[in-house]
Amino acid sequence: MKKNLLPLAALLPLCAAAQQRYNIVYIMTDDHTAQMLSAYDSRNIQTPNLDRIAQDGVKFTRSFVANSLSGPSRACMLTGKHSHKNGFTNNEHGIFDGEQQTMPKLLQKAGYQTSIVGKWHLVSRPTGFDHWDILPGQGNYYDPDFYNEKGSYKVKGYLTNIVTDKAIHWLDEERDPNKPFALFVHHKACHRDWLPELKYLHEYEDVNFPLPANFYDDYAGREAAGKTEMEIGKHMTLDYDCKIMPRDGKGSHLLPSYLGFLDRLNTQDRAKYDYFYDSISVDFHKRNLTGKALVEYKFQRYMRDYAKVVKSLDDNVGRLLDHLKAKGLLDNTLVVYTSDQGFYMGEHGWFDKRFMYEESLNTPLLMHLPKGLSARGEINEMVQNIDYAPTFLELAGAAIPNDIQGVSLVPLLKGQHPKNWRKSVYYHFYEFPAEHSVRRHYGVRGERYKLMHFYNDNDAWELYDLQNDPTEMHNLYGDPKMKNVTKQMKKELLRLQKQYDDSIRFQQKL
Ligand code: SGN
Ligand code: CA
Repeated sequence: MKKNLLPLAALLPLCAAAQQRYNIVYIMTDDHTAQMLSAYDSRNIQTPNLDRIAQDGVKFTRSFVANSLSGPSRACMLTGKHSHKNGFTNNEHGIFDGEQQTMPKLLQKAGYQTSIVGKWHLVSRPTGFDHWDILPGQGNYYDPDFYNEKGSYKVKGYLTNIVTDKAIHWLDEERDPNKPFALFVHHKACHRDWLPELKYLHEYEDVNFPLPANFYDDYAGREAAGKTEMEIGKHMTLDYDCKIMPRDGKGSHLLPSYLGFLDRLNTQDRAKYDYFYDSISVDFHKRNLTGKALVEYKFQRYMRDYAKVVKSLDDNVGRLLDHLKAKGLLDNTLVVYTSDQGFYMGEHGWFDKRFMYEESLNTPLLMHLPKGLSARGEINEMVQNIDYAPTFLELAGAAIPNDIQGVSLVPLLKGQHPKNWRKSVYYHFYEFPAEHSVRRHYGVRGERYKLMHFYNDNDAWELYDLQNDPTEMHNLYGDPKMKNVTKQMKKELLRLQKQYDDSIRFQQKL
């Protein structure tokens, strides 16, 4: 009798076969914020292709990062762990330890093919990918360099188009069609310094974007906010950021030497670029702007160039979605659209990110769902970028290791609303001293309140009531009326620091 029984190990492949093996296409952009994505906010621009994902699938309304910076966000996504656990806490000194457990490696073990194209930004060579073709560092928008197993090479064209071409080429020509796959499409768009595709140079030039209500923030009661170097007025440069060239004696424009990225363009393309920005520069020099008029001028230049970069991005996301559909892949593929973090579009007078305030703690998260995942519309549960790894593993039918700190989003994608879902998220930012001078801080964001602690060269707490003060202008820390709320939030912060095993904690004095 005994020898007729199948050993358990022999049954496992049958279980795996019974499970639907969804493909995953993960599109991650750089610094694309919800204020510039019309599925979230249609005041500024329209992004019809991105909106399509939300219309047919789901839109997460409370999607957060764990550490609002490129490398750290990528490391959180790859590992499903907070920065202090995956070791990549900041861009300036980080080298990702590719020996550690990562979600792409676990997907490979589960029989998936993995590929990444575009921005990597983790310094060490990618591990866990069958195919990788990535940018050195931040990469270039125009005629960019790439590198892969074979070495580095230059490609002619505009980066957002090229990254999409590479993704499509891998899907069509390079992968094994008999295996499930996970494809990571990582765009540089819309990172500083917002260089548009040449065909879109003239777009949005007739638009005057509305100033955010707190554009002229005086940072009262928020010490760290007052000490940054990310103010559009004081720190956004006219040449590098706004592409205004200094005037020379003959009325033409001198190029500062660090604008070397333009040397990548061939003569014809360079002429198109110069034709456009020279006219902008000539007009600027005629105006002799000062004070608020100058600050608001810079804001408009920033918004317009950023919007142009998003336009190419939206085109390309549409192109990839159409391609997946034409190839019959959409029904069996989860398509994720997100960014490595949000960004300030003039809120608090800023550009850049890093802070735990809403604009940069948030990141867009839209998903096209394959057949079998029935959620549609808005998902309001709090999610974080450490959740992507366990989600993909569950969809691949792979076990989720215990040391992964994120939580699988699959129940939410099935339309469920688990009662015990998290009610707060933990955040920790480390990159200081560094560019833009945002002090180190950690904090907890709950359903209504947010508590932050700036801790290294200062010791300052901030508390916000997001219901009454959604733009976080009034620091309530120390207000006697907030004593109980403060106590609760500190307790929650400490609970999360212990749960995630972060050794940089505050000394609790309740
Ligand atoms: C560059 C940018 C910064 C930006 C960081 C990090 N400066 O250093 O403005 O904050 O990247 O961005 S630039 O002069 O090179 O444009 S991140 O998204 O990669 O983390
Ligand atoms: Ca970024």
